[in-house]
Amino acid sequence: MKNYDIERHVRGESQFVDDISYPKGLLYAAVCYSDQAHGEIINIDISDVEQVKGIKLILTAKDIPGENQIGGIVPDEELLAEYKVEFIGQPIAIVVADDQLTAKKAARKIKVDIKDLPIITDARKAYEAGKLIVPPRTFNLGNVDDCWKKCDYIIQGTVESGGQEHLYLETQGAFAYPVEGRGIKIISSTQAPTAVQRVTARILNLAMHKIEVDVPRIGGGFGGKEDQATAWAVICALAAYKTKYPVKLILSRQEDMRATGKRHPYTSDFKIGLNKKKKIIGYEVTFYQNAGAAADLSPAILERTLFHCTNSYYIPNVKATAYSCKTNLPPNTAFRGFGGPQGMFVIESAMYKAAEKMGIDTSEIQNANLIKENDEFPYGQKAENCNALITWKRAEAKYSIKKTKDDIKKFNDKNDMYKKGIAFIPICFGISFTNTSMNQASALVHVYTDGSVSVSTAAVEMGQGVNEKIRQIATETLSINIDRIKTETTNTTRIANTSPTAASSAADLNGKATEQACNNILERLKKSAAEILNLKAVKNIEIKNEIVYHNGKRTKLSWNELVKQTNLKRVNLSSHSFYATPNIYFDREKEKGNPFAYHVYGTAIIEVTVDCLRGIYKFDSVKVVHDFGKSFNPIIDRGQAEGAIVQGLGWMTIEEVMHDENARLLTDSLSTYKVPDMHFTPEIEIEFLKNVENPMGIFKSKAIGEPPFMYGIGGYFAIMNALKAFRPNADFKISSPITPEKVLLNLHSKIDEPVTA
Ligand code: MTE
Ligand code: LUZ
Ligand code: MOS
Repeated sequence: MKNYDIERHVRGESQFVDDISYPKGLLYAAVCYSDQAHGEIINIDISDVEQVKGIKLILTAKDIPGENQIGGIVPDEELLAEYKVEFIGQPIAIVVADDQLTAKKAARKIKVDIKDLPIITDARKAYEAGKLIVPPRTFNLGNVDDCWKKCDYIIQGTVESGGQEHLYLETQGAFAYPVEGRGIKIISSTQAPTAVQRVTARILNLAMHKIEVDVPRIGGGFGGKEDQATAWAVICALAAYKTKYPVKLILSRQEDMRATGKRHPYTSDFKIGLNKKKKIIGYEVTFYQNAGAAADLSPAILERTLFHCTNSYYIPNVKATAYSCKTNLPPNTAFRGFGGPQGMFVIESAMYKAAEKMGIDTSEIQNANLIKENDEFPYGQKAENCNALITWKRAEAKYSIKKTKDDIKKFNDKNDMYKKGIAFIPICFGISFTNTSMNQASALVHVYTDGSVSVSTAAVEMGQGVNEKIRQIATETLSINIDRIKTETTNTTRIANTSPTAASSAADLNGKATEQACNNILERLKKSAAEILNLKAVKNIEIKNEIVYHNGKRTKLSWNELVKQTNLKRVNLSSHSFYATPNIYFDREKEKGNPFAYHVYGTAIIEVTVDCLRGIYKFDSVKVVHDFGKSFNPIIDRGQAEGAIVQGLGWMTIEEVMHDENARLLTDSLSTYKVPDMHFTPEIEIEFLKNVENPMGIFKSKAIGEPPFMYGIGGYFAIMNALKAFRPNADFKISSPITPEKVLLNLHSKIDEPVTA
């Protein structure tokens, strides 16, 4: 079973936005961006470009027919800046021209006079200045204030984690054209077709039914197109609406890196208390999220940081507070894990520092505090079908950890310049959008008279293999050959009011809707088969491998014949079905509820070798026992886990997003922003946890898109453990990514100086 797109991908036949064959008269849009991070717009001077040959139109905020507002959760982001700019890369004007180069050159020549205002890039400085995106949130369990006296060890500290560039292969872009009745059709590289539709309608002051959004597939999103694909699609739509011509806009890689938001950097303070038995008694944590200049998805991401602040541990007394801080960077956005990794990195850091103080291995604390059946998470949900300890124990046994640890110790005793480190990392990730209302999806299934089947859902294929999973669901439910099943583009006219393809939930939500729709059709077909075969009872009829069976016995009636005759009898061969996750809710006043359909668990063990002279390192292995539920496509699921692990390791180690003091992005190309490649990528061994059936997942499986990303956190601590072997008494600061440069600084700073990172 392989990804539906694979053959077309390798032949170069798959279409992305930029590959669609374009009509005559196509125009190109280019964007004029703010080159200052904060200031008042005094004047926009387009006189130099207006008369240039090939320029069709220049648009600024005042040309917007509707509301100049693209904010999703908070209405705080203009499509085109009108009076004020708040980050470098903020769109100010749109140039539409006959060709791309003319449009781009002209966009650069627009003179924008901006009066400087002070720039903030640091979350804590924004917090001190009172610049918050939304009011803070606090999750409480037990009583933290009273618990410290029961602790034998209390450790406090600060943890930093950095941003991350999504680096989807297909950059942001869209294509829009006018359709009959002053409507617009948009082909967009988005994870959220309905968001594009809704915001375009708002900007153009049209009803949503006038806007059709179509997504053939996207060349990766990783969360970067959950909210931030919208602006580019709307810009195209606005230009097409105004010019009455088709318009295309595709960002260059550098433009994309500069103008779009990234994973949120966080800076956090923790206090952790343990008793002599290594049990964590209390944990208090404050998160400062660097949201950038507008809300985007930051409030939802902040919330997930709180949901995952204790990772896969049970801690009886917890107080976690989170601030979303407004800075002059491009609005940061969704990225695989959605704030979860940032929260989990802090508890792992706290445990690491506690182990250091207690003179024991971090894994002893991790193991002693793993969450068990019926333990309560800080948000009130109880752990059910909890596989934290099982995956940990299985990983220890399967990968002979005692011996590995001994070998590492021997290696480190023998070698002065090379040191090895090992770290455990358990994960626990909640599945469902934390905003309960978003957990809905639908499917539209047609059986055509030749027996072929078409499936439309809200799911966007972005390389994660969701279309193949949807096809499997249809093929198994109808019991027909998979070649008969086609997944269609994701389209707002066929499937309305969709949630984005996100939160790792696309296969569960859209898959369940598909299963239901197929079952609806199947029931009608069985009834029809009973009539055709002159049988009274429908209940003993089955379709197996394209043949109708009665009482377990093969009949002469084939799928093709059944479909054809059912159609002649005027029976509906289509079904639209809707699915909403049952039994989930969350009360944001009490900050308690049952927000997740289920949790995904697993344990990874990561080994690294550090070259202590040069500061460089190589991960030797990542060994995992992961709870996939009952996987119905192990190849895709393994691929998702491997990709996520490498992306997680990259975030923790070599990927460093840097800005100068004027908030200008310094790492805006692949020569300055390092990402994992073949040489970086270690051997990854993954065992599928056995005998696990997830009642809440599609076909008893578990969601896989995001959870394994968090195994990457173990890479950070593997490196830290290697550094500790080289320099046992140093008190290293916790600051990711731990680039080779930081490794060197940590290893060779003067002994009496505080270690910088
Ligand atoms: N895999 C590929 N190849 N490309 C992607 O863009 N996005 C990830 C994950 N895996 C992504 C990916 C993210 S952030 C999410 S939320 C899930 O896929 C979304 O798809 P799913 O719900 O079908 O798992
Ligand atoms: N997107 C979202 C997400 O809107 N809500 C979520 O809870 C979420 N979780 C993970 C990834 N994207
Ligand atoms: Mo993924 S961050 O939910 O797109």
